[in-house]
Amino acid sequence: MLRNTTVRLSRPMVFHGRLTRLQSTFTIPKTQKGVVFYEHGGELLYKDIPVPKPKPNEILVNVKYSGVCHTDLHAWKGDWPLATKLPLVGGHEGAGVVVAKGKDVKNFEIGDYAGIKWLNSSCMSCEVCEQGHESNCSHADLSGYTHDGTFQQYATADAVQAAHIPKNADLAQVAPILCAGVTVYKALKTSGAKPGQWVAISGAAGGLGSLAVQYAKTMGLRVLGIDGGERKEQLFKSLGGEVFIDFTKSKDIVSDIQEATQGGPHAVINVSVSDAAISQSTKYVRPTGTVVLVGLPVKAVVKSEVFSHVVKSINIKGSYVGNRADTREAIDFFSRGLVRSPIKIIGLSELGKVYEMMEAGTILGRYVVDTSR
Ligand code: 8ID
Ligand code: ZN
Ligand code: ZN
Repeated sequence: MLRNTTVRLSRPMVFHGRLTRLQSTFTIPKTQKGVVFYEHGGELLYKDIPVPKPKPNEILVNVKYSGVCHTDLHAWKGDWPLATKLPLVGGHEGAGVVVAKGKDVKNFEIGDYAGIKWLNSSCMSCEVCEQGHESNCSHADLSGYTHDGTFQQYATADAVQAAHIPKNADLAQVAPILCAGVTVYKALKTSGAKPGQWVAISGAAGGLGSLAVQYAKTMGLRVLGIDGGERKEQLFKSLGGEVFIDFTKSKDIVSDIQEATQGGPHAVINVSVSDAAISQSTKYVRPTGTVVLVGLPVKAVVKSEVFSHVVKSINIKGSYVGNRADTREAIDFFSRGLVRSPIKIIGLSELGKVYEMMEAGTILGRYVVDTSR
């Protein structure tokens, strides 16, 4: 049984020029439900765990919904050459309500909507942070990886990096924007593709892909999607995609894509979890075009044939989530109704089922977990 303690949080605030006192009452339990694992690939335990206490620079967010990103599956499996904390609560697409905050937090009030994203905090003082590339900081603390994430009802986040979510937002819908949305929006900017040009989204009907199609379209690009199966094609078309290439059916994917785009897409956003698909994109990209690497299959190496790489003068660029401005902009596209999240909602206790479907490649769009069940 949960033992609840009622905490009265009061803060002075200036209201219509007068100093008044606004009282917010939130019941913050001592324990909560969360999904924890103790070793990579080990059991995903849905159990009672302590509610974390925010540090002076942190907010405590009552996470209502969290998207499930393929990165969470990589973290659980231990796919990458970067250690996680263990035991770990995964998750980094959390949307909820600020219920407490540390004494140094100036940019959030109790009751505000907040988003927890992959970059929980960075040092803010190194050269890359100084230049606004804080996700590339070597001291980055990562939600659901090195810092317990959003697969729990209450999670802490550095207030500087936490995202502001408008009060009227649907928290389940906005959750995937916090990683998938920001990441693909940034990747599209990184590609340098201009309105009217072709962009190929490889992995177009997954979590990142289904948002990439929409951001690309609203940025004025022509969208070709690559994924496998009729259900994926239907989703792609329903999101406004123009040409779909089914990698399970195409006999010559390179020439099919080049033909459909009159010489190859000007940019490719690789969000599949397939190193073969990533290497293929260096072949079909248009001369002088840009291949953007986003998906992170285990031990993947991108192979680009040097002669054509030089003669076509193609670019290969990595793109890693986005900074605070990218986050604000990506949320703004969502708030204005220009992109929507194709989501299915499931209880947090059923997280393991989502990983199974993800591993099998059968997910359409994004699964979002409801932390209350
Ligand atoms: O900042 C970053 N770079 C970043 C941020 C967030 C996520 C990177 N990622 C990484 C994840 O860690 C993961 O490796 O992007 C990858 C995709 O994440 P996701 O969109 O959350 O995964 P998903 O929902 O499983 O979608 C993957 C899609 O790829 C398709 C699948 O059918 C699925 O729809 N796909 C596969 I697997 N093989 C394909 C192929 N050969 C393919 N599509 C086309 N060709
Ligand atoms: Zn993610
Ligand atoms: Zn830094």
